[in-house]
Amino acid sequence: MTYITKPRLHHPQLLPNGLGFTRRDYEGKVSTLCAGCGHDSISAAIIQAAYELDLPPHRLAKLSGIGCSSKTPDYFLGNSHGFNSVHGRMPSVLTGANIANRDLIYLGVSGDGDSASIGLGQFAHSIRRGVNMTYIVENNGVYGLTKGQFSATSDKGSKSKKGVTNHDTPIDLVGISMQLGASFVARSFSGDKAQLVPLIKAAIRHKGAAFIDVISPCVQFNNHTGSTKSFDYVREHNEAVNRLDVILDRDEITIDYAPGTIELVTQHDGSVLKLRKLADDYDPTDRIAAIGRLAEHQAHGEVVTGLLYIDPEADDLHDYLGTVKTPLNQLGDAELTPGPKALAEINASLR
Ligand SMILES: Cc1ncc(C[n+]2csc(CCOP(=O)(O)OP(=O)(O)O)c2C)c(N)n1
Ligand code: SF4
Ligand SMILES: [Mg+2]
Repeated sequence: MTYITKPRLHHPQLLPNGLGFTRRDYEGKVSTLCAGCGHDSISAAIIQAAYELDLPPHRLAKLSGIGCSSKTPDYFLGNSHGFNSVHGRMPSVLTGANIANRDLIYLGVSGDGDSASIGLGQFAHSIRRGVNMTYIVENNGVYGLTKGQFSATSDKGSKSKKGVTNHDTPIDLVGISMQLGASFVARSFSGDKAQLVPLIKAAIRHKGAAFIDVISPCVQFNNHTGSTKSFDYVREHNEAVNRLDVILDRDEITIDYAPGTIELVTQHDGSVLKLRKLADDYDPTDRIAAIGRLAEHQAHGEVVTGLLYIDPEADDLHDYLGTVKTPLNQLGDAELTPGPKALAEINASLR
């Protein structure tokens, strides 16, 4: 059996959110991943984020590629739109859907194999084009689904479960996404829900390409001592630069902090990000400094987490293309075939 439908029963005292939905309404089918897989914790964080944001499930579209990570959209947001595409091709399918209907909220879920190996080109172009989406890579440094081959984020010099050594240099998707112009970049850990849930909420409310790399240990093939994607390694080397709270339009902003330790960042849609600084000298709006800092800490084996970069004023692909505000899939014949006079004017403008 590839999936198991959850029974509809739930505890009568589950708290409803602003829309009257309980957390249960944002769940999906029963997961078939290995017990302890980091990906299941990320699914739980997505469910929590959608519940806390009062997201109408029919307004969200979740898209994925192929892999254990890409199977997870079946296990959350069961009442939302979903499309499980081809290995490494989620970004172009998401881009097409977004162009056709700009009114939906887009969530891309992928793996390190899906996005850094076969799908690297697709990943890169969706980021640099500024597609309005939340793009999550569930990064375990291995091809989990196909039983433990190295991915493009596997550590150089590490050994596979079968004893083969990896000689290739790993790709850092966070560094690449910053260089390519992502306007929201974060890294987190599947075992740190307190950090991950607000990051997902902030990314969903961000306009533009929002990328989150989540270290998500594969307990079957890459959780051994020495792997930088193991539970123990991330816990011991986690360098969080900040902690985030998302204040929604309905919430009151209360100033309860020592000056200089908290930064308030207002996003396009009015949501306010309350950033508690853990590293005094870290400025998440300085892209160049962020790239340098990341590379420096990485060289020392540290996993830098938190909101690493944000441009709260970013534009998105629709702004660059000058598309109409009405979703293209809702335009009628009159708008799509404006007649010979309009055609003549267009032709004249091109002569
Ligand atoms: C075109 C194509 N090539 C290869 C495969 C085989 N394949 C399926 S999943 C996968 C790797 C998945 O790794 P990752 O994206 O890291 O996901 P994980 O299972 O680790 O979560 C591969 C190579 C495929 N399905 N399609
Ligand atoms: S093989 Fe690895 S990635 Fe796949 S479900 Fe099992 S633990 Fe998770
Ligand atoms: Mg993987």
